[in-house]
Amino acid sequence: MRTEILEQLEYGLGKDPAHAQLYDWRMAVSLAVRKRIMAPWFAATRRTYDEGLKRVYYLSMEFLIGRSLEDAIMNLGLPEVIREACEGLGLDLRQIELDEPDAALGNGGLGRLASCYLESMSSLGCPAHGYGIRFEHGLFRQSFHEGRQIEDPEDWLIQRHAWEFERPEASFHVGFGGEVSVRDGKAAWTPEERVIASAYDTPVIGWQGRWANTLRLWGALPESLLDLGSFNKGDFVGAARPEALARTISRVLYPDDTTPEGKALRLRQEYFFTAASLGDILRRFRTEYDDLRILPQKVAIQLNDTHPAIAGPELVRLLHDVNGLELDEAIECARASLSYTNHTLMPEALESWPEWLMGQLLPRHLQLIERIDDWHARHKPGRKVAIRSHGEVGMGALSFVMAHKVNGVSALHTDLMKKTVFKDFNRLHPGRIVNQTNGVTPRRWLNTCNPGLSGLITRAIGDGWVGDLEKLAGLDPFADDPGFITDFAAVKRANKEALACYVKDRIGVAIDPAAMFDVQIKRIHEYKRQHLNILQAIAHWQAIHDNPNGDWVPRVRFFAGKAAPGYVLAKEIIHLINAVAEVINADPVTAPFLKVAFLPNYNVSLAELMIPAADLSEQISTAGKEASGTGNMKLALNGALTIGTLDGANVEIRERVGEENFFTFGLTADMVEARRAVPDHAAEAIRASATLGRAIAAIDKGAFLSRAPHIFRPLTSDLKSRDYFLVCSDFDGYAATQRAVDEAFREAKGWTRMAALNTARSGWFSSDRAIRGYMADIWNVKPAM
Ligand code: NBG
Repeated sequence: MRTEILEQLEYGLGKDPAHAQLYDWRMAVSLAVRKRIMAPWFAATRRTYDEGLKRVYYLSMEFLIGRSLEDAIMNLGLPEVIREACEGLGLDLRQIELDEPDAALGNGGLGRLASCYLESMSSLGCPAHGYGIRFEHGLFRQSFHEGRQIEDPEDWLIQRHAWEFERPEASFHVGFGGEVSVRDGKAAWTPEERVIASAYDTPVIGWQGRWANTLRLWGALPESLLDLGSFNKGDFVGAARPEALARTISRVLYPDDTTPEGKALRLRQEYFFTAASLGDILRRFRTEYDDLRILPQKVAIQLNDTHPAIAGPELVRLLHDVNGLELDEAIECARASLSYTNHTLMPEALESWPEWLMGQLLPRHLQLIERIDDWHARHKPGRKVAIRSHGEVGMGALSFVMAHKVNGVSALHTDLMKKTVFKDFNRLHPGRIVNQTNGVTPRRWLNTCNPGLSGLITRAIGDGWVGDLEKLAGLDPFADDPGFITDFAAVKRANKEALACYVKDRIGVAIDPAAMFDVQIKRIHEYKRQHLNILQAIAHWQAIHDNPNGDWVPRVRFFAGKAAPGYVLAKEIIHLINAVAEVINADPVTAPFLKVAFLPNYNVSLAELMIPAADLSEQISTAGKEASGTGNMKLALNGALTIGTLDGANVEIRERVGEENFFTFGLTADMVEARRAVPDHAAEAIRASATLGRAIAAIDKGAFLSRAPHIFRPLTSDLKSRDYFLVCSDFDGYAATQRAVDEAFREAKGWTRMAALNTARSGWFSSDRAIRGYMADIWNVKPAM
């Protein structure tokens, strides 16, 4: 391996070891590791062809990959070999691993789920391709200025990306605009403009290196690189315009996971990667089969949310317009190949496009959507559910109609889907909606990110759990083994010390690793209610002030997460948390008991540091709003106890870990509507709770931003009046449950026992289990291993 690394450095990168920098060494190590992926990668592809295996295509606008080197080393079983080789070369492997930038081609849970699923498909030997966009700039980089979020462009591709292979030979022309004409009774679309989608492949290696799949990301290029006419006339900017316009499509990830904005570009991005992917899927299919009607037997295409929903009409266009299948046959064939995952019930996040816009950009698709509506009405006569209505094309409806299965991501979410957004469709198509509760890959989210705990588990029950997480159940009896509990606590303590160092280093706040580490890490959103958390922190701080000699349980309240740049209220929540943190962290009276740390630029790598160090996991969304959550699973798996509402997958986590090992509070999804209907529910809740009233009043009086107390008015006045997410109504229940958390934490042994039981009973939340469910219930695919 040492020779290999040196060879890569010299011949692959052209660097003299005498002058190599950290970056060069990281590239050399990565290329040496990557080389070991080639054999299983080629073998998996060959086997898929040789045995005519059915393939899964996972279409996702987002893949939140994070770093790849450490993951690859672990999955290939190379940690010892690489460590030794690095030592021999005088290199620090950890330093090399940390030098890799995060590939942050996603906003949050949806994108990270896609990456977990790719890894599980490789670990299970499910022949699969991920398809997405190779964004030049991933999710923005977050910093704080005077407590406010600042966004800067992210630039992961400024350095060479070690894991990708450019495939200029695999490219597709994707059209936009233009006209539809009828020739010989057949519709033909002549786009006005075309861009080239060019492929970049990254192998995804599974556990124990036995199988590898491909993530194929598309970059956009212009058909003609330069307008030479303009150039020769001296108009250099004009000459570069075609290139700039085309490249825009794969330039920036949309920094928003809830509101469709910048409509036209977003629709272009969606069609761009969907069309290229379907072109590629049919091209591959045709190298093996002639009859397109057997497509559904060989191909399963999963739409990750509605972003690739245009796949429905695009596939119909390819089958009908281009390949001559009858329209009805084309629709049936497309439907049998497609399935759709819904990830949110938030009305503003359900995409829809104005017909005029779709007609302008994708005129043939708009026509086909009308035909699909007709077809649907013919099959379900007399019902008034349509994809096109009120001048808009509903992408949720389109996805539903064009999918043979539609799934939700937790039991509660799936149930609510049937009762709300897809109520009418569900009545027309009973059985089409199924549930697949989310899962997370145990390789990254336990084995790799928490070596202390992984080692302890393996010493107790062997290492089979890494490939079969439900084996963690074998830990259950160890919860009553004092030796095991002592070791478990020691591992947690070491992880907390590591995080404490990072916090001191990064934001200059000194924290005590013996304190309870209370963690809320996720996108900032009103429904996730980070403001409920900080309000209760304020109340707690006030209570300590009232009685500074009280027997308080020391706590550090951690926050991390980004707000969409256009989401004003979410950014105010960030501002408020930072303002409160500044005051509390400078307060000598409360210092022994309370600190607040908002860590900037939350990403996969920061999650890998925070999750193993958490004692308490905050999952406090308004019931009915969080489709599933996946951070909740990672935290429970790493031995954090949850304080949470009965929302999303919290319900299933609580069921499995046991309600006695879970802190539940708050309105349930059933109660939320009724509560919202109570006139002045917020004012009533504030009147009833002196602590809540006092906390809000402190904000209003400028306790946290004396120079500009009015700044938080929009936030507090919303809380006092509309309070759509019922922060005030849930406050007292939350505060009381936090006191119960404190009491439980005092009993260190009892707490650790509950933490260990959370780990032991979280095995079901593996993405391997979830992928097996998709394979059996939706894709009809058998694992190759
Ligand atoms: C998110 C939900 C989460 C869920 C992830 C993955 C979107 C649109 N939805 O609750 O908010 O865990 O999807 O399913 O990002």
